Amino acid sequence: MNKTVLLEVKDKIGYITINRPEALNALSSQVLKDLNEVLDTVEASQEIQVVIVTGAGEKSFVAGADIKEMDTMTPTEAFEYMTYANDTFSKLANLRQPSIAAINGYALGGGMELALSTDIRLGHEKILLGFPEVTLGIIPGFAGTQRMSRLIGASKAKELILTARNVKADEALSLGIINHLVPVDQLLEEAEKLAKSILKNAPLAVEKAKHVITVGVELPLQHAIRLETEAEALLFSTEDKVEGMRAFVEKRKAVFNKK
Ligand code: DAK
Repeated sequence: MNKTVLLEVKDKIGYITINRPEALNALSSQVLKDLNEVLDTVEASQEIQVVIVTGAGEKSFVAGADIKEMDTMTPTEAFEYMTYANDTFSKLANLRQPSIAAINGYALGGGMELALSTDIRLGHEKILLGFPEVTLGIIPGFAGTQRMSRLIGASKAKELILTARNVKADEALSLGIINHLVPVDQLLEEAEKLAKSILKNAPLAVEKAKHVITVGVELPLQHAIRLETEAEALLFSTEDKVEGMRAFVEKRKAVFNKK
């Protein structure tokens, strides 16, 4: 059987591809299991410094949780499935490395929630995003109610979730769901450009900045500021901080060693 989630590593970028194009990359329990394992590999990798997440095929990023599989689930099975999916998506959100979603088509339900678990989202002109869950008699179950509200505000999130209205690229951009809207044939290239503009910076500083923002936005401001202060002080112990500042003084490009 083909792997339902692929990981390719090139030039410090980890490419994660949800690979079930025959079902528009719907999230079966096998996909979630494979994704979970791939994320463990990424977290442990010394080579990967940025992650790009996308879907296989031309049409779809991820068309949601696997409806055919959910159809027969008991409440207990649904609870286990959802808990596992949420652990997996949180693993993505909390990865050491920054992540970029290259949304290449439908991002519906669980697909939208997968994209929301990345740090930065790019989409092309033909994407369609939304939460169809209430049309199926359920609600977003992979943290979509929470992550979308935190991203675009509770009122706009409620409108999208309660109406189940799909959103096209330009609206997704204006709502702030995607950071950039790019031409269809340049999606991956633009995601790589973004990845490279992160890769040129000090890797430990990038990791710390991500961590402080991800954790800090959930904390009271004073605690979050303290977290930032401690992270900054720790970075003062790194060779890359010495190199970065020395390179500035010497008017040359810094060479970082992740130390
Ligand atoms: N699940 C399973 N199969 C799917 C699928 C999905 N979400 N989406 C598409 N497919 C399959 C189709 O069944 C079809 O397979 P065959 O019938 O050919 O075997 C194949 O992919 C191609 O799809 P279509 O023929 O439908 O392609 P079209 O271009 O005509 O339409 C579409 C594309 C994206 C508009 C349409 O496929 C569609 O409406 N798909 C479903 C979108 C959707 O409603 N997604 C689910 C969102 S709800 C929870 C767990 C999870 C969740 C909540 C709670 N608990 C456990 C409590 C979250 C749920 C969701 O994600």
